[in-house]
Amino acid sequence: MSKTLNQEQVLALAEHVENAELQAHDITKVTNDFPDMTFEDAYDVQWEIRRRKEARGNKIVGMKMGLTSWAKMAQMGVETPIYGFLADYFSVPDGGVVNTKELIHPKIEAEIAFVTKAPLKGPGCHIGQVLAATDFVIPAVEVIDSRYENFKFDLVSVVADNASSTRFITGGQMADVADVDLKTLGVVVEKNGEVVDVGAGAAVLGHPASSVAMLANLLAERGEHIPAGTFIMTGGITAAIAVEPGDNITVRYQGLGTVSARFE
Ligand code: OOG
Ligand code: MG
Repeated sequence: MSKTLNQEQVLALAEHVENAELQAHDITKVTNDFPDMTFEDAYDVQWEIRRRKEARGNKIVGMKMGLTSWAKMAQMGVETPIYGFLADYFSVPDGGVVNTKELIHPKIEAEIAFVTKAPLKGPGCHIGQVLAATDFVIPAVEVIDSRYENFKFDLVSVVADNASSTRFITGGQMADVADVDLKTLGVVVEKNGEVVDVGAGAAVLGHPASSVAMLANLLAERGEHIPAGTFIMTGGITAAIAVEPGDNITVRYQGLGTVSARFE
């Protein structure tokens, strides 16, 4: 990996992209102005956005993987998984309300989340280590909201935009990894009482735990790791579903209850 941006450009891009999030307005892709930007540059921007939030007093409450299923990769036209971070104000209670006035063009995703009980360090992190380090798994619904016009981006741009992260809802029932078959775990996505998509855990890189292993390996490239007690969303199982004010969504997880939210 290599860098093409200097520190000043990283700071300016982080401010630009974060302001679009905070003010809920769309922007053109960062690669329009910086076509040679690399992944490393893009993660520099993302980590600078994270630093800005922490400097403002926000807490980082978890991590997310994105573009880990074929449904998501095909929908967005990209085929490499990426990661992002979750800030405290992204969290919405189960059955709670998401205020779309704070968002640009939200979509929801059905995901399975892990909570770790031991640190995970790459490189070479694998599914066995992930399962051994998992405290419990729990259903999660992510609300994504690309800051880019028409929700269109390339991989470098979406990494700089914190992988479109904006809100998440977790709930239902937690489970021990030994008690659930995460590959065959079925999900049913409902919008306003109608089934809009269905899927199973294996859609996420063959097994959702491989998504956590990939996160550890990607973080290792920056000398970072997954600490014990980290909440990690493993990525949308189905394609993301657009939502509007007035919509009610419920995702049913086989044996693990439901997660719901209302959009206003
Ligand atoms: C990027 C984020 C994707 C997922 O679960 O795949 C993501 C996007 O599609 O906007 O969160
Ligand atoms: Mg997601």
